[in-house]
Amino acid sequence: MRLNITAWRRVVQLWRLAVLFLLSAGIAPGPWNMTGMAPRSYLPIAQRQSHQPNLLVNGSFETGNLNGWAASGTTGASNAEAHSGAWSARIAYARTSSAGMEADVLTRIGETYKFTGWVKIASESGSDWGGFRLEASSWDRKSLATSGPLLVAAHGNAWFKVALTFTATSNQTRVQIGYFGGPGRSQVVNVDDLALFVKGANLPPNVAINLTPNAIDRLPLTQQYSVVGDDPDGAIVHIAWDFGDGTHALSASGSRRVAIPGSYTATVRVADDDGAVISKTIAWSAAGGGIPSVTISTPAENNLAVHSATLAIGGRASTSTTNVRVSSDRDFAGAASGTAAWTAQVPLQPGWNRLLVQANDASGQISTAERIVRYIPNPPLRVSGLAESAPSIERWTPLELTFALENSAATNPQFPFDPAPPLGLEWIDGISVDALFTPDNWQTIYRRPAFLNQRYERALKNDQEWLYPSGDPVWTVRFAPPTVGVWKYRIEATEARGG
Ligand SMILES: [Ca+2]
Ligand SMILES: [Ca+2]
Repeated sequence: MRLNITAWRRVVQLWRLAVLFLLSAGIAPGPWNMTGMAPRSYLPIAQRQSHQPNLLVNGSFETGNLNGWAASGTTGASNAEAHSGAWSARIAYARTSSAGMEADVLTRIGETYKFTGWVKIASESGSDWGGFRLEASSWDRKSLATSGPLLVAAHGNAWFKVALTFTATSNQTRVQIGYFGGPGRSQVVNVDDLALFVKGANLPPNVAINLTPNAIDRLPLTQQYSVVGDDPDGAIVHIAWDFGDGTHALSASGSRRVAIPGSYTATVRVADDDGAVISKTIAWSAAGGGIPSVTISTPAENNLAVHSATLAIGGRASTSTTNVRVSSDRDFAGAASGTAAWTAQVPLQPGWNRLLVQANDASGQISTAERIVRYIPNPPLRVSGLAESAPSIERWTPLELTFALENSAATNPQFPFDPAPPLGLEWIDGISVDALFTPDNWQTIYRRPAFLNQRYERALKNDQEWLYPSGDPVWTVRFAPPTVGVWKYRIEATEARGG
């Protein structure tokens, strides 16, 4: 027997992929949230502006009673809720014949009036036609204006303002407030700051707008927005926010997610029930800082060939970083030591190792950096542990050789060596291992490929055969000699070992 091992060496230029991925996580524009969402806008408590004299004698109920009103059902003054002051009127309709309050005011035929009031639906259950409503009707019981049914589905449970406009057709006009509908629904509703006055030239809404925070120094962040104010002679019926960063809202207030750095101007358009629209703007900005950054200083470049099975890797991360992790595509993951200056020891597998470094901050934002190194064991490639299945065999009987290959630099020993791998797949490098057999001192050569043979143990479980890998894969060659005699063989291994 003669054994000759040829370890083919190929010096290749290190290809420099210059791969450095800096991925910023979580900066895609997200949907903004609306909290306390209602299809129609409602506003926080605001001071009423002075306007025409109120023809209703007790519209704020601060007397603690319903003087000036005719009440029916479970209706009374309440200090459980108030839009302003301490008192409001509370109307509870629970499937009884009626619940409400009304008042008659002296009006001039042909004059246009406004009837405004704040409403808060404290509770509601069941369903039926109609609902709570505000209405103005003439002395002969013809409706002049009505709010229509006011339900939780459209108005929620917060205070909102209703404004009606009507032209009087009789010397007295009756305003009615209460439940008007079928008995299948129950509602408890508070009303406050009711006013009836002669309509003058329309006054526009008077509002202030807020964005908090408006100088954002880290992303993403939740920003609160609000419109605070009132229409002094009516009600605000539409609000449209254009935040300037491509997002919008139709509610007076809420919160939204800010994700894109920049300097912006938010515009709010507020419309009242008479069609006046005002526009307000507010500047805000979001700085892109805050997302952690990470760099790798050691090794300084990609595609480095190293000859040690352990690589020291290290670098720096921004101060907001709370931890740095290092992983490889070759079965390693672990935490680095330190953050602002971090280091880690990474065990390498032969061949190409892609190392991923992740830095994340307390809010889960992640940046990454990557290095690719190639581990080429320093000692030359060698065969060890060679074993033959038998010292002597009969013709046509397979001989099986098993052996180990030490110090291989192949990344994927299950693939054959390719001297010209496809562009981009250079790092999927393999190793070709053949056994050459000769019966006549290398005049005639039989070449047989070796393969990595994974052995299995068989087990019977529930009448089914299971195979379990047994040990590491073993290089194996099988050859059945076609002639009798004394044979020689040698093993050749070819791989790329880089430069
Ligand atoms: Ca009040
Ligand atoms: Ca107005």
